[in-house]
Amino acid sequence: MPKQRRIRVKVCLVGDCGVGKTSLIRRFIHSEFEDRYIPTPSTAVSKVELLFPTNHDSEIMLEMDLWDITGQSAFRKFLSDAYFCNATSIVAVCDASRTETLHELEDWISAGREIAGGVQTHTLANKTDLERNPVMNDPMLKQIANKYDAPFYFVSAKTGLNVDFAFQTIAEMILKEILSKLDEKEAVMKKEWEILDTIVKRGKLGASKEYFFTTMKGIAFDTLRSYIDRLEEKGYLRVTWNDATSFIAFATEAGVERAKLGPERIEDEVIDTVV
Ligand SMILES: Nc1nc2c(ncn2[C@@H]2O[C@H](COP(=O)(O)OP(=O)(O)OP(=O)(O)O)[C@@H](O)[C@H]2O)c(=O)[nH]1
Ligand SMILES: [Mg+2]
Repeated sequence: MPKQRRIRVKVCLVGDCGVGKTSLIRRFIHSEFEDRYIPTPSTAVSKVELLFPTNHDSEIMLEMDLWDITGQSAFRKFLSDAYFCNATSIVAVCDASRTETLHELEDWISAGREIAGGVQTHTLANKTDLERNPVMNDPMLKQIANKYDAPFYFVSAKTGLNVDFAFQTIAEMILKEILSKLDEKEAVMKKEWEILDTIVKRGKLGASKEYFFTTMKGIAFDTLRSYIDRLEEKGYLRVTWNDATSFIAFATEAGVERAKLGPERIEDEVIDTVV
């Protein structure tokens, strides 16, 4: 059985009233479409789980919380803090048959980014099943795509055209970003463990700067110092400084216990710190 990690992400849909946010979520999760228009009163959350195999002997279950908000812009002010807080991604939806809904997207996106930061952004032009789709030729589409580095997709919640593709691609892009952050973090945590383990193995003798320079070829003093400082802050080391550049580090009891966990436990810790 491959090892499974669960990663939970929050995806916020935005866009004017009636563009089809709720319909797109319904189509993606339940493969259904409803002709009747029932405006979303405030916000609603739907969950979907997507399984991704990874290169290693493991798979990732991406738990996507799809947040849906009313398109009434008057509510934006009141709801936006809670709605966008900790969002992983913003999905901006317009109605391909109404250009004014495209022109409103900038406001929606910037309101979201104000709270969520520079998170991944995607644009969906919905209702492409309708006869006229003026949004397709509107220069604003490219403008938004360039400004926010936001891929755009032409979809229809009614026929299902491109809906699975768009959400799958969004999920893949989110996961790609998380995995690259994980790789960076994992490398740092593995190095941290290696340094701690080196100090633990020295026992009462402790490990000096010179000792690291001989055992870890090429490590820069500033890099070494930042690791030593971090390990000391966490209570794993006791460090004696002879002068500004010369130290001896000893492992504390907590440090000895931490080193015993080994680098293979790091992966689980990294997930907790990144997501
Ligand atoms: N023709 C067509 N109609 C659609 C499509 N998607 C949604 N609709 C219709 O558009 C209307 C509004 O859809 P909703 O999904 O409720 O729109 P919304 O963006 O969630 O609206 P608010 O909750 O008010 O912000 C409904 O009558 C839907 O049936 C589509 O792809 N094609
Ligand atoms: Mg809705």
